[in-house]
Parts: sequence; structure tokens; C-alpha cells
Amino acid sequence: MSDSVIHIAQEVQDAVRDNRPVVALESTIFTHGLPRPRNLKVALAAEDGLRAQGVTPATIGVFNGVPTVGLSTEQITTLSNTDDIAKVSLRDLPVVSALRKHGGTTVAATAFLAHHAGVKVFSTGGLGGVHHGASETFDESADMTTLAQIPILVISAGVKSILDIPATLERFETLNIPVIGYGTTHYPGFYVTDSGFRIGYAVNTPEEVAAIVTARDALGLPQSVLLANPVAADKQLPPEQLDYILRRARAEAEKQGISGNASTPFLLDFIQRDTRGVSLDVNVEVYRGNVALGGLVAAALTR
Ligand code: PSU
Ligand code: MN
Repeated sequence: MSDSVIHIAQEVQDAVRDNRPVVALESTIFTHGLPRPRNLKVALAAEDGLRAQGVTPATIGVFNGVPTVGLSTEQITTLSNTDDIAKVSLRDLPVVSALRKHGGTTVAATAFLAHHAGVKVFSTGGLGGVHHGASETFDESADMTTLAQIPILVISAGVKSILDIPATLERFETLNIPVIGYGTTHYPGFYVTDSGFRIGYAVNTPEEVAAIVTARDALGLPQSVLLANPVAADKQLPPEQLDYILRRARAEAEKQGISGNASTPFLLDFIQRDTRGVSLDVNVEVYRGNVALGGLVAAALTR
């Protein structure tokens, strides 16, 4: 695989070959989702947390046009400080690759690259999904259709609260993508423990998650399994506050004519400013929890 246009860090190749646990991490979260200088701290802390669990981190992004699985600390530092860096979903990958640009990879592009490298577990904050008003705008994240075609395990705290959650859950059903709650059948709402919508299955241990992944592979099914891991109730954003902020964030986006792939960064930034950073702390906590759970599941999958 090292002769492909995709660069896989030696450490990641070795761990995959030796059946040691690896967890993939995306880069849009630190190139577009979190403000500086917190973004870099969070990205490096995620890697440190995994290493402390005995798990090899594989942070994924595009460096100088090279899609890379296992960015170095130096590369992560550069990407997290690059202005106007590309947000790279799967369709953007050939473009930034050919034009030799830096880019932060979304869930879609990260899942593709992780799977290419043989990595089975991918932890992120929140997934992309169906935006409000999508029946008019057609704004639905390519995360969903991409995950329908890539057999990896994705751990998130649900889809971001800015999205149309019931529509997103319907789309996952259409795309044959299983959604499993970790310790709950209440779908988490990213900033909040419970989005108010139910999902069909709950599991309680990393071993059960690993067994589902193994069954998916044994059946030869091509899609991702989504593990939804809620933030602890005492660490969530107050749900009443969130509803109010979301209504204003969406109104402001509409007023400013924000659309397309600028929507997600705009809405997240609005929420962060409006809560004076409280949502940022929740976002970081959500991510920390998903990365730690990813480490446990990756370890279970090697046994
Ligand atoms: N979750 C966050 N911050 C983010 C994202 C998710 O807390 O920045 C990113 C992910 O990379 C996800 C992307 O894949 O937003 C979805 O963007 P879009 O809706 O344009 O597909
Ligand atoms: Mn979109």
C-alpha cells in the first residue's frame, strides 16, 4: 500500500499488520470545527489519550496534496494553523491531491482513507447528516452516502444538533446503516445526552460492539456501523438553552445566505460564540469520550 498515492505512516502500517489496535481520527474537527489554539491541543490530546491506552492513533488529513493516514505531530500542527485550508470531503480528494493543497478531511473522506489503510475503528465528534430545509436545498452531508459504502466502525455522539435529526435517522435506515446506542436507545444529540429520538439497539460493552463489527464483516456487508455515544448528562449543554440558540443560529445563517459546506462551520461557530465557549467545552468533552471508547473497541477487536 505504500506505493499508492495515499501515504500510510509506518507506525500505522505496522500496527494494522500485527493486529494491534488502531483508531482513526479526522482532521476537519481541528481545521474547521474548533477555534485556535484549542484545536491543536484537542487534536494532540486525542492522540496522547489513545497512546496511553496502548492504541496507535491515525490522524488523517491531506498534507501538500498527499492524503495521509497517520499525520505527524508537525503536520497536525501545520494543518491546524493554516488559514483558508480546504474542507475535504470525498469528492474533493482528487482535486486537493492534484493541486497539492493542504486539507482537513471530513468524516466521509477520513472513513475512506482509514478503510484503505486497514483501520477498523474511527472516532469523531459528530457526523454530518440532513440539514434543515434539505427537501428544498438538497443539503445532505456526503458523510451518509459514503458511510453506506465503507465498512468501518464510526463512533460519534450522534449528528450535530444543528441538523434535522429525524430526517438523518430515516436516511441511515434507507442506506442500510445500523445505528447502535452505547448504553442507550435514546439517540444522543451531540451537545446533549438525548436528542429526543429513539434508535433500535443498545449495547453495553466494547466486546458487543466488536461482535457486531465482526458479524457485519462475516456477512460481507459493505456499510459502516455507527456507534452513538452520548455525552454524560452532567456535562451536556442545558437542553432548553440549546433549542433557543439553534433557532437563532439557523435564522442567522439564512439571513447571511450561508449554504453548502460552509453551513456546518458557520453554525458551530455561532453556537460557540453564543454560549461564550461553553459549547466548545462540551464539544471537546464529547470528542474525548468518543476517542476513549474507540480505543476500547479497537482493543476488543484485536482479541
Ligand atoms: N463535528 C464537529 N465539527 C466538525 C465536523 C463534525 O463537531 O467540524 C465536520 C465533520 O468532519 C463532518 C463534517 O464530516 O463536519 C460535515 O460537513 P458537511 O455537513 O458539510 O458534510
Ligand atoms: Mn452539505
